[in-house]
Amino acid sequence: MPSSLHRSVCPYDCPDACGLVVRVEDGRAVEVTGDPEHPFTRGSLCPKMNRYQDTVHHPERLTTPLLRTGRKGDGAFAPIGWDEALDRIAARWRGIVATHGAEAILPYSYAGTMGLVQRNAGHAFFHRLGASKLDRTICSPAKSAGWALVMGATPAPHPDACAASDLILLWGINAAATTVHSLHAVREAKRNGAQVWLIDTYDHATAPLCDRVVHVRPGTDGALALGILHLLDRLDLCDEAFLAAHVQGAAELRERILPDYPPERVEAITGVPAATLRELAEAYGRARDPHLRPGNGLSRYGNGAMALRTLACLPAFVGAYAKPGGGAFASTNTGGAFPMHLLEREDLLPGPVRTINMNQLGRALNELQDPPVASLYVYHANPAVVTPDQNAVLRGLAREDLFTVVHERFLTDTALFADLVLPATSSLEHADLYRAFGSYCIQRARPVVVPVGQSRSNLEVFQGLARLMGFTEEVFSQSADELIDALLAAPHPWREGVDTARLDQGLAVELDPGTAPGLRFLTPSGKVEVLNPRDPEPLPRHLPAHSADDPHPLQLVTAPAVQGLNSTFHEREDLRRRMGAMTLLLNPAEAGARGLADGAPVTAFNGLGEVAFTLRTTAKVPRGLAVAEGVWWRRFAPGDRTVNALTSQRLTDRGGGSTFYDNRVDVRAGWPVPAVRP
Ligand SMILES: Nc1nc2c(c(=O)[nH]1)N[C@H]1C(S)=C(S)[C@@H](COP(=O)(O)OP(=O)(O)OC[C@H]3O[C@@H](n4cnc5c(=O)[nH]c(N)nc54)[C@H](O)[C@@H]3O)O[C@H]1N2
Ligand SMILES: Nc1nc2c(c(=O)[nH]1)N[C@H]1C(S)=C(S)[C@@H](COP(=O)(O)OP(=O)(O)OC[C@H]3O[C@@H](n4cnc5c(=O)[nH]c(N)nc54)[C@H](O)[C@@H]3O)O[C@H]1N2
Ligand code: SF4
Ligand SMILES: [Mo]
Repeated sequence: MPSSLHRSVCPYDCPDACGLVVRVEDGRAVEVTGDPEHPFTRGSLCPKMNRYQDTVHHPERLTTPLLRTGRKGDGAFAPIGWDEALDRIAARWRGIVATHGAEAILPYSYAGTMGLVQRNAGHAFFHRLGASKLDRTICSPAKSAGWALVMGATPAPHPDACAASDLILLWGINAAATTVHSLHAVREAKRNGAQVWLIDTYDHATAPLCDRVVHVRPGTDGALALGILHLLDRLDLCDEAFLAAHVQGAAELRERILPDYPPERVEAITGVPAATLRELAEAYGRARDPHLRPGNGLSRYGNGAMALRTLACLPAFVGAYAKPGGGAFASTNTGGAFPMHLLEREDLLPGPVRTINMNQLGRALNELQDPPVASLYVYHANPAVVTPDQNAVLRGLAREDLFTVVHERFLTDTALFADLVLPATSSLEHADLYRAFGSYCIQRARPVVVPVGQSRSNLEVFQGLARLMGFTEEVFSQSADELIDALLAAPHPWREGVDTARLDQGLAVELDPGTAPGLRFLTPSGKVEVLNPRDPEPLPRHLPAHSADDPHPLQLVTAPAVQGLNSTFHEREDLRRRMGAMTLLLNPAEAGARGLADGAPVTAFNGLGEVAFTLRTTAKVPRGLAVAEGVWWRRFAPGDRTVNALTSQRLTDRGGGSTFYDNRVDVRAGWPVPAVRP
C-alpha cells in the first residue's frame, strides 16, 4: 500500500505542543509518532498520543449533524443535513434575540484544540452577535495573576535551561503525566548531579524520578514558601547584592511578614516537619543554580494567586533569577507573540455585554435573569463533566427551555443534552497555527486527511452561521490559511529571527523572547516586585484556603490522570483499560478507620454531591487526603456522577479561576442507588 508521511501538531491542552509525524495510507492516518526534528518533542510522544489514529478514525466519531428526538440527556437523536441544522440554529437565535436580546445566548468553549485559529474561531461571531461573553478561567488564571504581581511580563527562561541547575524543585506538578517532555532537561540535570525535589500533596507518577518528596497539606504552599524565606533570612543564605539591586520590598517582607513564619508555625500550617523545612531551605539557599518549576495545582485554591505570588519571591531572595540554570519556569506566554485581536474582534461588539465566568456555568444556567441564558453553544469543551458543581451544570443542561448546540467529535456527556449536535473535524483534518505554553515552539499544520464523515471545523461552522445571520465583515469569509498568514504577517520582536521557510514546511521553530538569564525584569519598577504597591495586598502572606473551615475530614485533590487529558481520550478503550476503574485513593489508615478495604465500592460526599468510586488504598497518599485522578465520562463511572459533583463554583482570590482542589469530602461504604438522570 503506498503511504506518505506528513507533519502535524498535537492539538491538545498540554504545555508541550508536540510535533507529530503522521503516516497516511489510503486516506487514513495509520501511525503517529513524535517528530525527531521538533526541539522539545525529540521524537517521543506521551502514552495518550501514541495511537492518535485510533481517536481520529474511531468508530464513534460523529459524522452527521444530529437532531434531538427524545428527552434532554437521553441521547436519542436523528441525523439531519448541515443546511437544516444551521437554519434551525439561526432561526432559534433570531427568535431569542427578538424576545430577550442577544445576551441570552452564551458561548462555552475552552481548549479541546489549542490551535490559534480553531480555538478562537467563535470570538468574532459571538462578539458581532452581541452574545454574553465567557470568562475563560477554568485552568490557571490565578497562577498567571499571582506570578505577574511579582514578575510582571518577564518571560520565562528557555525550558531546557534547567539542565544546568543543581537543584530542581518540582512544586505541585505531575510532570510525568502533564508535561512529559519537560523532563528531558530535568533528567539531563540529574545526570549532571542535580538533586530533584517534589513538593506535592501525594506521591504521583513523577515521584519515582525525584530524590526527595515533601508532602504539603493542600492549599498551604504560601506558608511553606514563607517558611523557607524565614529560614533563608535566619541562616544568612540570602543574596544581599541581588536583593539590593534588583528587588523591590525585600526589607518590608523581612520586617512585616517573615517573623510570623517560624518553622514550628509553618509545620503546624503545612504539615511539613520543621526538620524537613530546614533541609529544604538549606538545599535551596546553598544551591548554585536553584530552579523552581511550579505547576498549576497549587493555584486552584481560594488562595491560589497569593500562593504563586509567594513562590515567585523564592528565587529573588537567593538571586536565582540571574543564574543560568536557576530562576523559575511558570509558563511561556507565546500567545502574546501574535496579534490575537485579528481573531477576537472585540471591536465588532455592538455595545457593552455581560461576562459570565465559565466556572459558574451552573449558576448561570439556573439562576441568571434579565435575560436568562436561553441558548448555550458549546464547542471544544465538555462542561457536563469538566466544570465544577456538576449537579448544578446538569440541572441547567436538562432545562427543556434551554436551546443547546454542541459541536463535538464524540457524543460526550455534554452532547447528550444537546438539541443539535454538530460533527467536528479532528486536528488532522483542518489547518491551524500552534504555539506551546511549555516551550517557545510554534508550528503550522495543514490537513493531512480529509474530514471524517461530514465533519466541519470550528471556523467553517461559525462562517456558515455568520452567513445565515447576515454578517458580512471580511473575517467571516477568510480561510484558516488566510487567517494564519495574517497572524504571521504582523511583526513581533519574538518572531524576528524565525525561519519562515521552515515554518511553512510544517516544521517547529522557536520564538526568541530574549530569555537568557539577565537582570531585565518587565515590571513597572524594573525590579522583582516582592512588594507590589498597586495591589490591595502589597505584600505576600499566607491566606487560608476556602475549604479551611469545611468540617468534612478529607481534602479532595482531583488531579490529572496519566492516560487522559481532562475528559479527552476517554473514547479510547486502550487508554481506559490501562486506567482501570474510576478510583479514589486513600491512605490505608483512613480506609481502615472507616472499615473500608482496598477494592471496595465507596461513595465520596460533601454538601454539593456524592460520587461513587472504587477504593484504592495506598501509602502514596498521606492521611487527611483523598485523591481522584482524571475527569471521567459518566458512562464509564460506577455511578451517575463524576468527580466534579464534589467541586464548588467558588473562585480564586485573583483571576476568577477555578478551585478544583479546594474542596473537602468524607467517604462511606457502598455505592448510592442510581439517581434518576440528569
Ligand atoms: N496526562 C495529562 N496531561 C495533562 C492534563 C491531564 O489531565 N492529563 N491536563 C492538561 C492541562 S489542561 C493542564 S492545565 C496541565 C496541568 O498540569 P500541571 O501544571 O502539572 O498542574 P496540575 O496537573 O493541575 O497539578 C499537578 C499537581 O498539583 C498537585 N497539587 C494539588 N494541590 C496542591 C497543593 O496545594 N500544593 C501542592 N504543592 N501541590 C498540589 C496535585 O497533587 C498534582 O500532582 O496539564 C495538561 N496535561
Ligand atoms: N476536577 C477537575 N476538573 C477539571 C480539571 C481538574 O484538574 N480537576 N482540570 C481543568 C482544566 S485544567 C481544564 S483546562 C478543563 C478542560 O476542559 P475542556 O476544555 O472542556 O477539555 P476536555 O475535557 O479536554 O474536552 C474538550 C472536548 O473538545 C473536543 N474537541 C477536540 N478538538 C475539537 C475541535 O477541533 N472542535 C470541536 N468543536 N471540538 C473539539 C474533544 O472531543 C473534547 O470532548 O477541565 C478542567 N476540569
Ligand atoms: S505530551 Fe502533550 S503535546 Fe505531547 S503528545 Fe502528549 S498530549 Fe500532546
Ligand atoms: Mo488546563
